[in-house]
Amino acid sequence: MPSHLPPPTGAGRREFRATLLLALAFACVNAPGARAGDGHRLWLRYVPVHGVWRARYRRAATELISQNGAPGTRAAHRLRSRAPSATLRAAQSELLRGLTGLLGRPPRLSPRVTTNGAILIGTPRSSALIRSLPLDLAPTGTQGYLIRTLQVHGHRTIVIAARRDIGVLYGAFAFLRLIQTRRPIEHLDMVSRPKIRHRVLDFWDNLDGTVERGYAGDSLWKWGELPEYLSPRYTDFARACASIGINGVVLDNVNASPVILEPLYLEKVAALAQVLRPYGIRVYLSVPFSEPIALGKLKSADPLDPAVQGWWARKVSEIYRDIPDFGGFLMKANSEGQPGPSDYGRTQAEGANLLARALAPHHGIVMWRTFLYSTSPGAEDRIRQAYDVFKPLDGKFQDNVILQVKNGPLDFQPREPFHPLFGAMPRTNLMLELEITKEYLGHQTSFTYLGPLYQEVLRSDTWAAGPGSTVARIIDGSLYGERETAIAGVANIGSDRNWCGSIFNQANWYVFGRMAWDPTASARAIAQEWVRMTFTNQAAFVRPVVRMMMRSREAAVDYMDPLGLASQMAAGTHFGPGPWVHPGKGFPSEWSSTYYSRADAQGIGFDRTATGSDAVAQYSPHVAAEFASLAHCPTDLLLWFHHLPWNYRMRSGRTLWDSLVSHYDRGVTAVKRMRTTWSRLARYVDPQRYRLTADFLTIQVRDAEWWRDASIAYFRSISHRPLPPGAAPPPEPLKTYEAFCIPYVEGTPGTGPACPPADIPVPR
Ligand code: GCW
Repeated sequence: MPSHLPPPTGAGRREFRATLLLALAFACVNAPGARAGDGHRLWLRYVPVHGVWRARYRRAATELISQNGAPGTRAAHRLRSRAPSATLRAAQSELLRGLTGLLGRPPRLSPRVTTNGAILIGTPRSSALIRSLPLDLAPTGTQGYLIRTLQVHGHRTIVIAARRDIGVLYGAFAFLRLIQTRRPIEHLDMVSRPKIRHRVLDFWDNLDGTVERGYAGDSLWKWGELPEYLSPRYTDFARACASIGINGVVLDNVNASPVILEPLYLEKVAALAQVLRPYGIRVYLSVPFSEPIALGKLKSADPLDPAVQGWWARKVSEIYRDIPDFGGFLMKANSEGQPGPSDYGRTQAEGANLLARALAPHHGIVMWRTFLYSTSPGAEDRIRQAYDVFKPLDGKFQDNVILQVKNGPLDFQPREPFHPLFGAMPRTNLMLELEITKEYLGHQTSFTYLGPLYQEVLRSDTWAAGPGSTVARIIDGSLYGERETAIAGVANIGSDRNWCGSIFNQANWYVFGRMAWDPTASARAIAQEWVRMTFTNQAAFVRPVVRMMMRSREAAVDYMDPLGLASQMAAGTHFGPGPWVHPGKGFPSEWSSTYYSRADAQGIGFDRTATGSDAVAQYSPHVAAEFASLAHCPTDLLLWFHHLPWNYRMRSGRTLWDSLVSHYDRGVTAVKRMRTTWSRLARYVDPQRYRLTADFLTIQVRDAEWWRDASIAYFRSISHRPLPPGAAPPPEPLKTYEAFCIPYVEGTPGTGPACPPADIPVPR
């Protein structure tokens, strides 16, 4: 209110007071941290449990005994409890926060078990009480936990125990999850340990605060404020990660800046590491291979040059001085313009081993990416190249190198077959790289749950050592014996209040963590869990929403890249359709859509059988035979492996052309159905999250129609075939779709207003 106005009088004053109260109430509800529906609390909302469940849970969880329950008490003294670690303090505070929220009252903190309904947490080291119990903690490994109902001092007690503190924190979250998802907790007997050792989020965040392929605002890391100011967001981020078992974070983009290893930045990295450490999260860095030149002022970065080796050894020791649990490096070398060992005529193994030797004395690891391809004219089928480079190097990598392999041989497409390197390198550590950020799947606005995609790749059978040689068993080390195991997801987390750009994108962060813990877990079960924790346990909401989630990825495949097509997106932004994108000056064929669709007047698809690029031969004979055979190739990968005439008869009896058109339409119909389903669920969701999701679904319907119409318009112009009966013709001529261009897209650094003049009608 401007200060020069006279103070209100009489009725005016009452109105003023009412407005003030309203404004205050509004301000409270909207204060950061107080907004119920802004999505900030993710799946850790801890909203009150009502009804019969509340009474049951309250009975089972009345007091909390952690090793630091009551410092200074006689009992604590007698137990000789050591000062609690930050990790155990985090476990206790999460249980306090969670139980208080869920049960409407805090559990009593007690130094010993005094009543039925106690919760006892700790490790044999932290708690003499836990040491005294007949618990076999061996099956929990070094990171797992056990949750068991036992009689302790004559009282029914829930024991959350582990061998290491981090296991207790994971156990605390697992216990809260039981209540959040309304499971009985009276008679618990659970043991859980992660199947994969390193469960890592890769941030493609640039040091200037932008995020490559990030659609949730700016970078989470505020480099300008570090190391002095540590935003509380970092701790909330760490809590969320720990709640699903993520234990590593690569802070910077794989297209790395040499600046990251400067002392100024290492100090910032150390500050972040300190915040993340109590939550069991190690930091890793992406670095350019040419770092010794850029930073060390050496003449070369040749991995066999002793001066280069010495430089890395010194740099790595410097890092460990300040960050004793530093995780290691992630490297993108000789890929998309990045420097690498080939610049010196050395192999990828020689490059990786250079860093591995520097890190080994400190127990650090190298995650070395296999994502490389040549864009020189006449290069072989792009999807063959990584295999051809890396397969011959099997067994040549140091033990602390893990090759980071994308799920498919191309680049995070809506659907790809599994990468043929899985199963092809039995003497090398292989990890899986998934994309959580939806670079090729509609960015922040599309409702696309990635659980089914992750599940599909993890369950793919490579047949490398006979049937059952799934990708999951290769990366969890069970197929070829225990060794370094890891999995990475390219993060979708940014500065947005809701972290991920949309509420449903949070589910992709969640499912990544849960599958990293257990790669055999089911996408559907995880979706159910997430919906219950994020929204409500009411079946009338959970059932339809889980159905939407499970259908959503296939819907996107249908309207973008059906039947095994790939990379039909707009160039650069990877948003919206661009099936007409063809090679040009400075634009290699490997980045164009026509290279992948190979559509011509006769037919469509990429022949990767023996008559074509023979990429099928990179798979084990059983899988290769399946993909190569028209009778056995999965329909959803048909055009990935085969070039077929437009009038090819599909198993359904329809022609390929008719089937293609119907897939686009099916995708649009599915998204419309999702929108309708959601519109009936408003009463179960707070208005803010309801609205955001509803409006995004409206955007998605528009985008799906745009994809369908543009794709059909383009392929019809190539196939010259009539639309099947019942199919609606695209409302605009092809040239309208071709000319339409979005000038700026978040997450695509370097794009600008490169669009043609605005007198072209917008196909929307
Ligand atoms: O998918 C492509 C992306 C690039 C990315 C690259 C990679 C970080 O379009 O933005 O660069 O893959 O994975 O290295």
